[in-house]
Amino acid sequence: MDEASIARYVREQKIGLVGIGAMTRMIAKAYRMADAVRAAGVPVVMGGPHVTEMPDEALGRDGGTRHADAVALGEADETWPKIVEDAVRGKLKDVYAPVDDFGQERKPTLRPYPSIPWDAINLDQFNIVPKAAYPWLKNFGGGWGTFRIIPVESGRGCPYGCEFCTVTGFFGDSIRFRTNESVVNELLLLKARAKSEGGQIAVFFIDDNFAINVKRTKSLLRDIIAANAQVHWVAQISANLLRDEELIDLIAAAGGKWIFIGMESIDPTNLAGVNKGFNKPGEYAAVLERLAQRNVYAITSFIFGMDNDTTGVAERTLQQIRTWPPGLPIFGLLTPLPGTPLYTRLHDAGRLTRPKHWQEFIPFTMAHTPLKMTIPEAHAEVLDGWNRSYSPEAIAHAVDSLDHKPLGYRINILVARLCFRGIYFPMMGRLAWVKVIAQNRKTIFNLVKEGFTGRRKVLARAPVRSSTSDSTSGAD
Ligand code: B12
Ligand code: SF4
Repeated sequence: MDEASIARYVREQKIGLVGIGAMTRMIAKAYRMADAVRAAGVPVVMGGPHVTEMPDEALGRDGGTRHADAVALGEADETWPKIVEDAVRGKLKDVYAPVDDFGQERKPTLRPYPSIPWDAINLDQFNIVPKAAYPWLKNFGGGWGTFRIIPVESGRGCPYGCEFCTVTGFFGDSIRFRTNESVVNELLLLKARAKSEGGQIAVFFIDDNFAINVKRTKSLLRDIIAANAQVHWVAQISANLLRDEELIDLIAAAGGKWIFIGMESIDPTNLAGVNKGFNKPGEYAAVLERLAQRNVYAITSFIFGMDNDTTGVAERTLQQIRTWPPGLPIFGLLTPLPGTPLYTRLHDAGRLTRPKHWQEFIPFTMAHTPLKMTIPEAHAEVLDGWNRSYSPEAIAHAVDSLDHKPLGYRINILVARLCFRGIYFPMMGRLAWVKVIAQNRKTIFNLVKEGFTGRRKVLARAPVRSSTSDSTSGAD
């Protein structure tokens, strides 16, 4: 919705209170929507990581426009009912903080946890296959015309305190978990839904570090297996926690298909510089092999523009990636988010070029000067990383490198590659999709043909592990 349509909607539906949550990168839009809602005479409460760090900005106390009638700081599980009560009485306070009667910060427990009616909720909102791609993807069979990724939370918090990350400051280093039983019950509801409706459903465990307490994670995975509650799922786990073979066996047996790993850099100096020295680039390959042996693949996330990065960092990173089992590499730029130690460090060093970068969000654009390259050079590196990792040749190579695996795995990696880019480049419209499908037609055709005939294309190609430094069509 744009501003005019949201204003019309709240009036027509006679909505009495609007709550808006936003990350830093979408806060400018959130403020515009809030302004439109307030102009329509409806009060707005804002929450989430950005306004928690910058409440004065949302409330107009920094000299700017006021966008919110009230701000909920931190985790609002327990403050939200109070906010609604006050709104009903027409007595909203400016700020709601999650504190006890003595003013001490209180972190909500996740036991008990509200039960989510997954048997009734409309799941269309979680479908990541754009309508434009439906006619092609449905031909794959296996329900690939829709791919709904359902967020499920099993715990909160990560104590590692990486310098650029909001999580440790926001959720605190107090780690909390739901009961295994409540998580398993959610999975059972989703599994039944997938069975009755068809289409692909996967769960995204949104915990910041799903295995932060390995003992508890193993116990949850064992309970999922015992209850036969396996659905395909994705989770975020740091590489150091994936040394444990038993954990990986359980991940695979419990339905784990993709693990998001914040690798950030292949350079230990960079990692030490952002307080992430617990990541050991020397063990990345072994971790990914260990996962791939159990048919679990990785979303490997990298940050460019770090203090020790120089030009060519994309190519150096891709050279490493090409030696690993196929996965989904993603690339971003080091971003000083408000409230993080990184923001303070760069601010104090006078290195912020756009101190309030969120007021004018520009995708893949730095807000500070890197130490060993220029801002345009850093921008070029991140685009190079994306372009070469998702070129038709790279996608074909990733699919072909799994030619010893069943068709399902290769379809999975193809669809994931085609759709995943859409999360980061959501501007992909119908025309862009037609282009992507046309560029990848050979790979798609081969898989569809194999699906119908059962005959596999015999591949004549270089060994997967060979690393090529071919510049434009490099495969990862
Ligand atoms: C899931 C997730 C995603 C998913 C979202 C998919 C989905 N359908 O949910 C995906 C993978 C797409 C994603 C992408 C990105 N993400 Co993200 N993501 C998360 C994650 C892991 C979970 C969010 C969540 O649901 N949390 C659980 C709920 C309970 O917490 P919550 O949302 O904070 O809500 C609580 C409070 O904030 C508050 N609250 C929130 N909203 C509101 C509203 C009102 C009215 C009220 C009263 C209260 C309130 O109350 C809630 C209950 O306590 C968080 C980390 C985290 N643990 O939160 C990062 C996080 C939100 N992501 C982050 C980032 C940076 C990104 C990316 C920009 C990464 C990148 N470099 O590309 C991209 C942006 C993509 C885009 N297109 O915009 C940062 C945001 C930091 C910031 N200051 O903005 C976080 C915090 C992670 C981090 N390491 O710092 N992300
Ligand atoms: S390990 Fe991940 S979630 Fe934890 S502090 Fe570091 S970046 Fe944040």
